[in-house]
Parts: sequence; structure tokens; C-alpha cells
Amino acid sequence: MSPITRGFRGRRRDEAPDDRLPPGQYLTRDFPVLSTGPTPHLSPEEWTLRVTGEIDEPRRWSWTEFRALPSEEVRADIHCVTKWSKLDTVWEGVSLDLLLGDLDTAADYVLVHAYGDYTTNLPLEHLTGGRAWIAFAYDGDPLEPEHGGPARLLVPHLYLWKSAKWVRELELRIEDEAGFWETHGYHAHGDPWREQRYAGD
Ligand SMILES: Nc1nc2c(c(=O)[nH]1)N[C@H]1C(S)=C(S)[C@@H](COP(=O)(O)O)O[C@H]1N2
Ligand SMILES: [Mo]
Repeated sequence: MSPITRGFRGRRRDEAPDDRLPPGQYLTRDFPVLSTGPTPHLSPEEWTLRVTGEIDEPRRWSWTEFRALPSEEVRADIHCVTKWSKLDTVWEGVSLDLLLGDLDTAADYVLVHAYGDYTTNLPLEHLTGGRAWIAFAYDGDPLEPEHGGPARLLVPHLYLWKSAKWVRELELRIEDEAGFWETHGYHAHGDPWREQRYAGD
């Protein structure tokens, strides 16, 4: 019998190449649900997306308008600050480059608001450059409510708490304002490769 027990090896770091797994993370194959409150059950008709704040003309899309926009398949590795990472997740979403296109704003920051009142903040430039989407499907199926359906923000290059589920509003701001986890001690920026988990990291 082999002296090596393989039971927990699904979590081994060395199953993933080092350039895929940020420091301190382990791999998971399932898809944990992390929510601070109850899951809102929103029908698409109840869902709207808004861009507000430092913008001349606030923007707004109903579900029908949003789904009429061109979307793209996104394959991304995702990293939760509680240390699980999941590789090669496949989503369908609308690029923020499209939604924020031709933006005339003095804002450098965005405070993202979700249905259910979760918020998270990030620099505006991190939502552009092909790095952020409003995702409405996961693995070929409509996004489950638990994972943020009808639609969520997806910013895979930052810790996943920045990817607000049930997203409803992107508030463009001159001054940075801390969101929910950011006011509870988490890092303002949250780069998994620099292990920016908590304020001061
Ligand atoms: N609205 C909202 N979005 C949220 C959260 C939340 O509690 N509420 N949790 C965040 C955290 S901490 C993580 S790790 C991911 C988890 O997404 P998942 O539940 O689809 O795995 O959602 C993020 N987005
Ligand atoms: Mo998280």
C-alpha cells in the first residue's frame, strides 16, 4: 500500500503551475457561495444597471437593453480572499469597456452597489482594459441567484469580493469611498498576486 494518502490532494498547491495560483491560495473544484446576506431573487424584469455619479448623463440599461449588447466569453481564474482559487472558469458577459465607452468623467474611483446593499470600491482604471465584465452566464447556463444572477460584476484580476453579485449601480467618484469589506479591514485594492488581503498588506 502506498504510504502516501491522496485524499486531500485536491487542495495541493503543486497541482497548479505557480503562475496560476497566487501566494497563499489553494485550488478548489467546486464553486463555494460567499454572501454576507440573503440571496436576492430578482427577475430580469426587476433588474436594471446604472452608471451614476461623476457623469454628465447617467446611463441605464434594462435587462432587455443590456442583453441586446454584444457579449463575450470570458475564461478566467478566480481567487477568493478566504484562500480558494478556481481555474479556468467560463462566463458570458458584457465588457465594461463597452458599458463605460466614451466616458467623459473626472472620476478615478468607482463604488459598486449591489441589490441587497453590498458595496465594493475600486479604481476606475481596473474596470477597463478588457479586465472587467457584467457577467450573466456561468458555464453555459444563466447565472444562478446564489452566484449573483441575473448579473454580477466580474473582475477576476482582483480578489473576488470586488466582483459584486446582483450588481445594480456603478457610482463614479472623485474620492475613493470604502465598500462593505473594505470598511471591515479588507484591502482597498485587493491584488491576489501581491496578497493584498487586509488593509496594510
Ligand atoms: N452582493 C454581493 N456580492 C458579493 C459578495 C456578497 O456578499 N454580496 N461576496 C463577495 C465575495 S467575498 C466573494 S468571494 C464572491 C463569491 O462569489 P460566489 O458566491 O459566486 O462564489 O462574491 C463577492 N461578491
Ligand atoms: Mo470572498
